Amino acid sequence: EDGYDLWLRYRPLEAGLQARYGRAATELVATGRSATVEAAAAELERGLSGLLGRPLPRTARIGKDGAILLGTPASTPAIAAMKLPLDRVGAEGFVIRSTRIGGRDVIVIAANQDIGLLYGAFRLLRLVQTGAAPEGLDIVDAPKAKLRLLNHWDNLDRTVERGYAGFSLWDWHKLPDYLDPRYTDYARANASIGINGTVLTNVNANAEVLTAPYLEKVKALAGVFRPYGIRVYLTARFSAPIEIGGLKTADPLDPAVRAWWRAKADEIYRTIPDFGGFLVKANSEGQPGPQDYKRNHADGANMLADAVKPHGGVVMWRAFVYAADNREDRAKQAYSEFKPLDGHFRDNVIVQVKNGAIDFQPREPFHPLFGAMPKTPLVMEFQITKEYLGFATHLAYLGTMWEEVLRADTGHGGTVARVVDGSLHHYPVSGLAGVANIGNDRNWTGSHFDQANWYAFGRLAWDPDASARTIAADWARMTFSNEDGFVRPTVDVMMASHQAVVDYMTPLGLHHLMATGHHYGPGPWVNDLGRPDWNPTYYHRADAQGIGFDRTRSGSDAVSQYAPSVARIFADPKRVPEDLLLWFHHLPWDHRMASGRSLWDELVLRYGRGVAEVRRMRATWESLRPFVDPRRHADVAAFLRIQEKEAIWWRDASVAYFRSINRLPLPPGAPEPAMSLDAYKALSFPHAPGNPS
Ligand code: BDP
Repeated sequence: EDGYDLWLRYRPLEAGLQARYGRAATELVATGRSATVEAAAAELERGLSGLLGRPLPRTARIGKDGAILLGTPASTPAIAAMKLPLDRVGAEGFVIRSTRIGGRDVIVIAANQDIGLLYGAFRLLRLVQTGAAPEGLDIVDAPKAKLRLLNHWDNLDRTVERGYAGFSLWDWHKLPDYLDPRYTDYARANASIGINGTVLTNVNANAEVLTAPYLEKVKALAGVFRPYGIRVYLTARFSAPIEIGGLKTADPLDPAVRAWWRAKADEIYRTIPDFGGFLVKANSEGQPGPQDYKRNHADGANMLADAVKPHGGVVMWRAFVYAADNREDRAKQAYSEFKPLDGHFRDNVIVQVKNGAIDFQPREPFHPLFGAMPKTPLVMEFQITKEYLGFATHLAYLGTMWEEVLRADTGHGGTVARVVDGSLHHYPVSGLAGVANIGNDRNWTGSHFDQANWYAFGRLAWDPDASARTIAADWARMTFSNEDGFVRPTVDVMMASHQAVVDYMTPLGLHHLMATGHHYGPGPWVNDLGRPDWNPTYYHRADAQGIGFDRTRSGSDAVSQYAPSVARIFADPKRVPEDLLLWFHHLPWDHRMASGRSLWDELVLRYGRGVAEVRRMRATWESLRPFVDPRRHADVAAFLRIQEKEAIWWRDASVAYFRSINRLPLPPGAPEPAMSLDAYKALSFPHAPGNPS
């Protein structure tokens, strides 16, 4: 096994379960005719025949006990006749129920629309794969968020920005004539976790994808994804009217520019009638935008929104901005720019906000915009690809990190989850986007355990209240083994893994300490980059007396961007969660921690704790060898060895650097760094992956 099958492996169940499910799943009755119903039926045939070790015949009507009946009230009179709670599940939800029809035991999968049947089929398969009881099924489920999107940072030359899993899946050169079968497997995997849209191109956009030949290629992909309920979206380069339209300006208030985008949108929708819309990075990190013409973000977003509006499209406008000439704490800038624009956006504009205010750091407090924009739908942007969490080789399950963010109380009347599922402010649209970690590596994500992050993102987008632990357990069962002796320790490893990375890279609220450009490895000493807020020293502010970024009123006052109840906690060094301490506070090295230790001793200890956890992870994985096929076991083991080596590197380089600043002794028992600080500084990795631009 090489990991290609993801969590859709469908290997035979153990004999006991096989017998039980064998009685519950004897034949398949699917009366609908659409490509989506076909996809659902095909998946049930493929999945159940694999799991049960015998074919699942398709029949025209229920002929025996154990039939699976798949249908909508419109396609299937027997389903119309049952009093199912379909009014509760909307267009995408489903009902699964064990019942009797015509004297036969039947499992019904019912939905209002065909896509609900596909989601229901995948849910039934999950139940079987994870060994749930096949009797007495009664499930009513629907997604809480409307848009559940992957964002690919894929370039047209197939390089992937911050990609650690090979090249882009999209083989633009061979499209539209050659459709790699992998596109279908990509769609199956996404549909299995409820993802319903994909942005195909990098936010650092290339206008060429909006030209007619590329739109034909996009159309071909859209055709593959459509039966799986997945719409395509593209990134719109703001200067496209100049670059591919021959105009002199891209000013969003210029009538010719507005007409150009309207015509472009019309062309796109003629080619792809269910095109989702645009994702835009503007006036951020060198990307063009409305501010180039002294207009604001709302002017830019509204112009594009007007162009796609007649076709039902949306514009996702990113809030990831930090102005070139702005001296304000970088953590404050998105809020400063966007909060005043609340209420100024068209109703088909969605502002897409990263989970934290800096940039996908191993741990950030939730972004202060969540809860602060009641009149503007906000979409969550998580980074599935692990740019700042050890790339593909470090095992870091991100379900716990995302759960922590989603469950955070905004202080505005609800959690972040309630903001992004739209319920807190009654947004007309809602959603979550994940920056994909997918490439053309055989195992899709560059490592077996990174598949879990793709999986967890989909599950949390469907239900932002889902539990990271449950998701990890489901994934481990489906991906590796259903045996408790495997699942329990594996889930424990996953649940501890994110904190381990935080500890050995950026403990106690430190952030942005990675090496320049590629972000591979530690660079806390870097202080010579073009602008202050690109330098790690800007973020940790360590000197002989202390360390940390004062974001209270005596410092940048970023805390005041949070609701008062939250700001009070963050502003108080005694109440702020210890894991965010140095995010909000600059403290003396001898500051007393809850443990009674000094801040310096605690910091060193955390670095060591991270390394120790990785060692434990390695030992646990070693003990699980009997449960895992040899190749995947060896792959994971090798990566854990890399992770241990790099965790030690992070610890030693960081401790060596901070010690050179404060000149304090290491706490008793802490190991001496393996190399000198200068030796760490001299390391160079010009070809580290993920940074093609
Ligand atoms: C940063 C990445 C950069 C992205 C940027 C973004 O380093 O490659 O372009 O985020 O989100 O974290 O636009």
